[in-house]
Amino acid sequence: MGMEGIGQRVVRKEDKRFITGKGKYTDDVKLVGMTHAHFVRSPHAHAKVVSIDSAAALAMPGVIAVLTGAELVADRIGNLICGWMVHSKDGSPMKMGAYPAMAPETVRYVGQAVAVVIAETKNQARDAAEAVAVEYEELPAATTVAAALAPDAPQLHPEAAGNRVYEWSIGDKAATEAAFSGAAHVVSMDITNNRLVPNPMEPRSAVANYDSGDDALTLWTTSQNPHVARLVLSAFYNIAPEHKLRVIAPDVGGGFGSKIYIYPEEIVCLWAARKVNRPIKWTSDRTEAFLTDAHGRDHISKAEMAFDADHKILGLRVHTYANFGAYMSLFSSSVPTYLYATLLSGQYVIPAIYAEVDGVYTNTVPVDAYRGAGRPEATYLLERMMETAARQFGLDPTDLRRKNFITSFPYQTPVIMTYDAGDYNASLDAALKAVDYAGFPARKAAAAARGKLRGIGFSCYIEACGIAPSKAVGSLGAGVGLWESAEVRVNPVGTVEVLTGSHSHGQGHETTFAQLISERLGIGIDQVSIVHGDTDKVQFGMGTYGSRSGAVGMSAIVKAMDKVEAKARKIAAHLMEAAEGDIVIEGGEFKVAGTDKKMPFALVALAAYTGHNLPDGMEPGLKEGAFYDPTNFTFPAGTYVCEVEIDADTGKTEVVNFVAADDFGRMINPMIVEGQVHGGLAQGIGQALLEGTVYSDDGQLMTASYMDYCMPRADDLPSFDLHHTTTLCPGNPLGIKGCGEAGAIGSPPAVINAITDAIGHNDMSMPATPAKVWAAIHGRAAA
Ligand code: MCN
Repeated sequence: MGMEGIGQRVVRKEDKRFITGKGKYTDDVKLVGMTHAHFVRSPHAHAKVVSIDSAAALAMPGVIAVLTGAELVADRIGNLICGWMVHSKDGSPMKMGAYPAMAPETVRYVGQAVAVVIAETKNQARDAAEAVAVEYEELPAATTVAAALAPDAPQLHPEAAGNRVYEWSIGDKAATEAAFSGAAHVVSMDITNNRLVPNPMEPRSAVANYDSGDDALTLWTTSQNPHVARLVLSAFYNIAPEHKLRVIAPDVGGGFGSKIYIYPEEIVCLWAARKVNRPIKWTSDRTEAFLTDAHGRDHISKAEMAFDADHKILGLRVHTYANFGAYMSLFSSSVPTYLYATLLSGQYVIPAIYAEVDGVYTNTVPVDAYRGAGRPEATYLLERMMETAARQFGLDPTDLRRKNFITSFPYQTPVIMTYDAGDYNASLDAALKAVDYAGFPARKAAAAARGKLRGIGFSCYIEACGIAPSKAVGSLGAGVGLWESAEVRVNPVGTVEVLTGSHSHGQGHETTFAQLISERLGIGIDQVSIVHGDTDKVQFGMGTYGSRSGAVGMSAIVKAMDKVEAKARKIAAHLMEAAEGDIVIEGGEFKVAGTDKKMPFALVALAAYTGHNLPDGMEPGLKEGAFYDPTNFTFPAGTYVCEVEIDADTGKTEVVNFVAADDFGRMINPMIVEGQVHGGLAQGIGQALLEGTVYSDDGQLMTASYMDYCMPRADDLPSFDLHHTTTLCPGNPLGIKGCGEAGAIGSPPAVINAITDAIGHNDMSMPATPAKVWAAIHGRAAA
């Protein structure tokens, strides 16, 4: 292993660019003749668009055009699609309401675009947007699942009777009923998973340019998957044929899932750029981000768990209502179904599971994947149940978990997944040791002496990532297979360019992917560049989400690298007149085993391109590509332990210790992995303690700024205590499991379990604000 190879804590290459302000983001793109877009958005949650009068706006300085949804329809620009078909339990397909990029007739959430103003400057566009007179006829709105399912609820889409998207189920109902009828104990809970706003540091942005000479369009956009964006824009929205559309996702400042989708603004900017024949830039402000970025979570569930007399789990029954918001977004249908309910076995042997999920339209921002996407909701439900059950039985919560852990692999759950490898006792042991569980009673007593309530909470999570085997997801309704591509190009001087379909927007791929090449060729990571995010440079790729870039993206690089290495070995053997099998690669040199013959890799690369001294019949050049389709998901798992102290007078919770013991298989760069876990934990603890959207009954988002939506800050978080156990993933050549979402998936139940332990009863929901905690302690309703 070299100094910069696999397993080394190499400092991130890309950070020099980012922390010196040299990153190149979409909003940094400046084109000659650039114009600016500002959207006219609905102030109503549900209304008919009666008329739009643009005359006053068109007369304002700098205004070039005002375009409306009706014109979009006239130009036959397609409605937004949901790319994953889910069927109800009666076999009927999910009910998709039409989602135009700008609403021509009806608006269904506050913030939905009805028109766009294009002007010479950003401020001129913004001012003129205020002068566009839109007449609305207000309709009654339903912003909660309960309101949308009420008998007198307004119907959002004619296609979806009763505002129901689908009524889906998974698992064996009869077997689960039988498990419950034979149970010695049944534990039931009502569990809510609060709606969140993703809040990446860089807001969404799009720059569209039309080249009338070539009749071609270019889109710079804040995307996690530019190739899929190009495919969808071209195949479904009638924007341009694929070869006439280039999509570039340059540096992207975070996404957390919210930048997977194609949003209305990208469609409109491309369409409008051709219409006005000028480049157009749109950059969201923070309020627009709250009002238009896809939100996350928002589940209401009833869960019941059946146990035998020995406290072994017999069955799990779940009914979940998922709030989809006003429209289906690109992957939204899969989040509360295949990404959620297939993880309901957790780390436990649960012989029978039956879960039903009702998807519901409401007059709120569309909901889609947010870091973890379905898996945090499953983990929260199960881990709250396990802790509650243990308390109900008078058992130690870790003993109840151990009693029910899966210990033999591969393990087929009753909800589709086959877990390939894991050791759940090992991570629980590591976490208990780190937290000094035996010393907790003394810490609790010491806290009590200081007037504080101290509690400890556990979460033993598992997640499925490395998304995903193409055939499996295809058979479950995904419109695309989720393989990945890579090309390894060795330059004549021996430096390497890796073209990948993955997209880094904070995960450090420029470093970890280069570490893989360094490991294989013994060259430094500064001799390697990672090329991504441009459909003209990389032929195709499926992008980054579902913690897949390590397990799937890097596996594609391994495949391409295998081919490069095989060819390079042949060349080296030929040049050194040795047998191919005797060539050893070490420290950037090709050596002949058992001799002092050697040559640097750079000379082998040069020979590949000079071409005059190659083995007979070999093509010149050293460049190979590969596609990699995983055979299974990867299953990271671990134990999180949270300790809190609560001030009973104010209800304020302080997270005083947080231990995470994760199993991510082989780690390419432990420092980057730790950074990923830190970020995920901050988001999970934020969900548990601080974050949550609030809608008024008439559909106004009351939490549409940082004055009202509380993000975690450094002083809300402890120094995390991270540990690792390792079972290699048998399904990919590197043995790695994804790490990008685990922190956000495992942490919320650990925090709430700690709070409920401290206050001595179970009645707590997220976010556990000081007002709620104070009310729970003092037996009063929260304000
Ligand atoms: N890695 C490693 N060893 C492992 C696993 C991963 O060294 N065993 C490295 C990888 O090489 C990569 C990083 O860790 O550099 C994350 O890898 P992976 O878990 O494969 O996740 P992805 O790269 O596919 O990133 C997606 C994931 C998701 S789904 C969300 S959401 C998320 C996240 O990553 N959004 C992020 N982390 C984020 N981090 C930042 N800064 N910004 C976001 O928007």
